[in-house]
Amino acid sequence: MALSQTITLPNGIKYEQPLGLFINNEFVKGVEGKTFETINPHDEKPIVAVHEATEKDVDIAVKAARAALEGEYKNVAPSVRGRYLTKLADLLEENIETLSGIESLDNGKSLFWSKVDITNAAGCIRYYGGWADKITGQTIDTDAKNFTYTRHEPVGVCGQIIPWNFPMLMWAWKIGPALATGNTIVLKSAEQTPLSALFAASLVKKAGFPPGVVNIISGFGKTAGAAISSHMDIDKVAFTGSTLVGRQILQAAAKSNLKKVTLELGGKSPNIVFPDADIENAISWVNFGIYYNHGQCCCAGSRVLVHEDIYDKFIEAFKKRAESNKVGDPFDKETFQGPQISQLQFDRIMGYIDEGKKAGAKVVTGGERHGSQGYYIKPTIFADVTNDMKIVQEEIFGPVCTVQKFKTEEEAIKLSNTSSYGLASAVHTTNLNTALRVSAALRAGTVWVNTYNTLHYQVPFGGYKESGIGRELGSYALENYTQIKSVRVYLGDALF
Ligand code: TXE
Repeated sequence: MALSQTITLPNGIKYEQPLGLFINNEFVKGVEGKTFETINPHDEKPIVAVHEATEKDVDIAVKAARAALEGEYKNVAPSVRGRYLTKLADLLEENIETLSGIESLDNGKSLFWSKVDITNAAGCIRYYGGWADKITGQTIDTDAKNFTYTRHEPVGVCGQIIPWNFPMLMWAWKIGPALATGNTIVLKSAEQTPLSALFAASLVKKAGFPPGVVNIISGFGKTAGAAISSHMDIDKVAFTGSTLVGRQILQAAAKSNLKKVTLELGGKSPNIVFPDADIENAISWVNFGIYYNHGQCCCAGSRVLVHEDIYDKFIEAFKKRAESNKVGDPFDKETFQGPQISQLQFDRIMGYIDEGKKAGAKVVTGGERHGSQGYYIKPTIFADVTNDMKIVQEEIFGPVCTVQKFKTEEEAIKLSNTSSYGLASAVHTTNLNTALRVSAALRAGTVWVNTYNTLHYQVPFGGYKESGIGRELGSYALENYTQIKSVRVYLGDALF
């Protein structure tokens, strides 16, 4: 099979799609000659086949990354690394029409939101470019006879495994801080969405990164992914995906070389509406909180908690709002919600919807597929739910939310914190004291006040409890990719 193919996107753009594994700045075939197809979730038809990495290819990529790390690249000045990153950000922006078209085709998100993703991916890469020459250690004055300082050194070869819900954004979140701090990378994209990562790989080379610094491979979790997490010469693994696989990665790291692990996993985030909230605003953010990206967000506000005094009024207005969301073709300008990523995810979500109906929850709106082709599901609201229902406790990862009643602030906090997850949360109120008090009490890595899903690459993001380990984004992410060396210089006389 060829290493590239000309594709014409539904937005009219014709481009050359790389199909190979990007190792040592070249696109190559996998050692075993395997390929797999990526499916368009809008029409359920294959788009193109890409080359598949297996364990041997991971090994080749790791060797390339190790050679780069220990070769000339370690003498490249941090400011030059920063310039590569800045150039990469420029190239992402220059190619925004192509990249967003690829993203909408392969992932199914609307073209508008794909553009937002590419813009934020470029912003993230540029932000970390700015950090590259600002990584500093400390001098520590212990006594007159010692001169002590710390160096923040790269961790080494970093394995990075990303999901399909934000293919380009996750790509940027992962490679930005790792490259700013001087590491080299083997990144595996998700098998459902390999295309944008490969196109962006070609920009990595154009940006000036030497061969072996960034290696991007397409492949499956059980083979290529597992080979990364258990590899003896990978120093760190960063993962975004399911909690189930997160546990497997932690185990593989423990059983192999105790590589450092950061995990960004699932969530079941509460979105609390107090009776004094600006209801129109709250409904708008609650709607965005769950239906943005078709509910395929780890931080989706999937558990809505509404004060009993405004519950009925809220449900009525929220129903209207959810029904006004335009579901359809990602390339249609009006579309807000596209298809789910795959048949598997579609079936999982529909399974949860059935489960909710059987458990006696009331379907306020939706609860069924949209249209007859593509993995489309109508925005769904469940009311009259109890806290022990599966649909209230488990991550559905689709356009489905539950709306619960609460009486007091204490009850809202208690209900919020019963989850085994702790990724995000939100409070809607016009009372500053309520906002700050509840924000402090929620056990979650992010609390939004009178807003939702407003992530920013300067702001740390990550989970409490089973939602993960470590923080991505902001200056905090740099800690994941550096290790500290203490150097003590003795200035005194011999001890004996
Ligand atoms: O995730 P997986 P799936 C959650 C969400 C969703 C569920 C399943 O609830 O319904 O996970 O989605 C790679 N070793 N999230 O099955 O399997 C895989 O190839 C190493 C939340 O798609 O976790 C892909 O690159 N890697 C989430 C990545 O892991 C393995 C985003 C994610 O796939 C592997 C996606 C293994 N054994 C799903 N098995 C978020 N936090 O945003 C799979 N992979």
